Amino acid sequence: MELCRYAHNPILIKDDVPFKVNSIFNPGAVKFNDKYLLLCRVEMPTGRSSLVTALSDDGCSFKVDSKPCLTPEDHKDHYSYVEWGIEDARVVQIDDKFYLTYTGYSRFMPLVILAETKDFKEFEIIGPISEPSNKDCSLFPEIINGYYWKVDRPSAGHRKDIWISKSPDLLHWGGYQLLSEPFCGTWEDKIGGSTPPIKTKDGWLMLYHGVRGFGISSLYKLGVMLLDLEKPWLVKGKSREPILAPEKDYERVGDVGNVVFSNGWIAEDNGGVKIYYSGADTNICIAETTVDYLISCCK
Ligand code: BMA
Repeated sequence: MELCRYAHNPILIKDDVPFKVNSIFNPGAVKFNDKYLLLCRVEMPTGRSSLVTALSDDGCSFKVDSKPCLTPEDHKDHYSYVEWGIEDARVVQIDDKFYLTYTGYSRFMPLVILAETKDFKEFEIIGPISEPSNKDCSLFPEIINGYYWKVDRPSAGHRKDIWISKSPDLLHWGGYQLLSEPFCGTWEDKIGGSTPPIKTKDGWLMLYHGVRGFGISSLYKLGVMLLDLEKPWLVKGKSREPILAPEKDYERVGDVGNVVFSNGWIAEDNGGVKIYYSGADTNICIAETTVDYLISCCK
């Protein structure tokens, strides 16, 4: 199976949200109590974003909760780093806890915030795990060689590369290494990590986004890369061409046109993968594929 857009895209739009929002998009995704859980970004009428859960039994038909589960105002000790919103959560499960890495946005520009939860109702906000400017952070879903690992995207000057680092306790990070830089002059003049890595027999599989700027507009597409299982700083393969690019009206037209962006996916036991992505920063969609197909794109 190649990659197929779900026939009923988009699966969530602002009218599906039981409170007033400008848009719902960029969800993290995880299995929770045998259900599919999306941790969606909702841009509130103020223009600042919060996070809300949506649950589903089949992975396609979701019900959005009646109120946000995590807001900037919940960040009492770190409010100045999130006062312009919290965005684009990546979620992984390690043992019995779910870890969220998301963008805190403020006058200091984006940085990465870590929080943990067991039930998506009560959250322990651990706080920033990067300096600004940094975003697109995902944790690996297991400890490798005694360390937690993360990828993120620091922005230094004009450079936009994906870096990897490790930590003994999720708080103290080091061992920074460049993971991947853009193939400039192609569809990816800048790149950032998209979905948290999933473990396959061939390596850690991860979606990333490539961005090409045209004047004042940018074109966001999705690619995939495969990392070594034991040495996750080694890239074993990377797609030369995007696996998903804006084509449909719901990807071309919206608050930010010509964008497909993903920060959540769910791998099924049968090798199938549901990629949750957003079109034009305005909705939530699904693309279905398989682990085998994604690995073949990295060769
Ligand atoms: C990125 C992030 C995403 C957004 C994308 C396209 O920089 O801010 O939240 O979906 O741009 O606008």
